[in-house]
Amino acid sequence: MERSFIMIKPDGVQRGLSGEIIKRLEQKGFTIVAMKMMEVSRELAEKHYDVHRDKSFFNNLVEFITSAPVIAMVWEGEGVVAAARKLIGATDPLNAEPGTIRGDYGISIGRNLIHASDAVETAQREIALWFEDSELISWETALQNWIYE
Ligand code: D4T
Repeated sequence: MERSFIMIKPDGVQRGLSGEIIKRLEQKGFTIVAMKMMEVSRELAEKHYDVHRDKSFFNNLVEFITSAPVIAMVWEGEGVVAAARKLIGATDPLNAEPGTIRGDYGISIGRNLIHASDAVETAQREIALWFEDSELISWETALQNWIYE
């Protein structure tokens, strides 16, 4: 079953949107495989955003992610990587469709509330970066046959 790394960023936590964000993913039918609230080290933030190392916003991004606690999660389900990106909406909240998390709750690109892996391979790399294998719980919801055909 496919997995995605999804993180509620410091602004999502501070604004009390964690429950709303988790609810949307849960109600879609996806399941939580791992979840932890944590303070992110500079080293981890830089590794996570390594692809953006040369961008002008890299330093601000790392400063922001390390500025206050985040909620790091692994979610599971068929097509969860692409579906989570749709639920979350475009990177710039002002361009994100209403009904998406960023479209409903955000304004600034540097305060876009949530991260989700952008591809299955990225998800594998990010899950390994943020979690030990022993932190991932394999389980099957009793609703399996009501969610999947
Ligand atoms: P993340 O990775 O946080 O889920 O966001 P996206 O996948 O939607 O977007 P991204 O990788 O292009 O950007 C990563 C992160 O950088 C912030 N950012 C981005 C920023 O502050 N200024 C910018 O101009 C861009 C492009 C927001 C998300």
